[in-house]
Amino acid sequence: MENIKKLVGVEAAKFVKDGMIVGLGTGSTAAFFVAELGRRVAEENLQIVGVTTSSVTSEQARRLGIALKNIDDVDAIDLTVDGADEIDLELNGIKGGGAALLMEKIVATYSRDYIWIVDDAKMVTHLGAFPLPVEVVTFGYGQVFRLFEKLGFNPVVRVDVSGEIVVTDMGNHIIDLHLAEIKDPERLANLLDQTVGVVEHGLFNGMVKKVIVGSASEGVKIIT
Ligand code: ABF
Repeated sequence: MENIKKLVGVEAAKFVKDGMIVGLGTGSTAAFFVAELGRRVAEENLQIVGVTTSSVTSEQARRLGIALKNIDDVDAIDLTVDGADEIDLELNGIKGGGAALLMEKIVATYSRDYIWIVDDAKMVTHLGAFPLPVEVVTFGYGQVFRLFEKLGFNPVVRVDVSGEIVVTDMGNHIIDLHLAEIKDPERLANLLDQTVGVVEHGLFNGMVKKVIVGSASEGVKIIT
């Protein structure tokens, strides 16, 4: 599996040219993309500026000597490459398994080009088997949780390995919705967007431009 993640990470790095402002994604697959950029910076003197989507990625990029800038200090981001948790046939996706969905969606929104890198297990017919992360402000998150219960969304407040409620880089909580199957991602996204207390959710509908899919049997496929 790691070699498939590396395969798609290296493939995505081929789209990065000198002088680019590059959005650096979060997760184990995106980490291979960032590592390949680090190799090119060190070995080929690649000249890029990175904008990161989480503190974890910032640490990795700094360790690799990749120059970083705050998102508000660049005009626009030329290309963002990130992982995903599920992608359907229309290339809508669920992200946020890594609790970084808010920064990831902001960076993706202000990017000219946007690529996901995944192994083929992430490609599904319908979204929903992966619990949908919803980022909520800490004030009143219990009320939002109870609303989700009433709506039949089977909510679970995300906790870390020690059982503590997760606090994201942006200081919010995550409620994961166990929906099994999401028949209408657009409709659900609209409902969540209008729910007071919800900061952002992990439905990335109609955002990605290309998906680089790796598999042991077929190598690398690019879907647009
Ligand atoms: C991040 O990468 C998250 O949005 C997504 O949940 C995760 C996927 O991680 P991995 O590549 O390790 O499966 O972008």
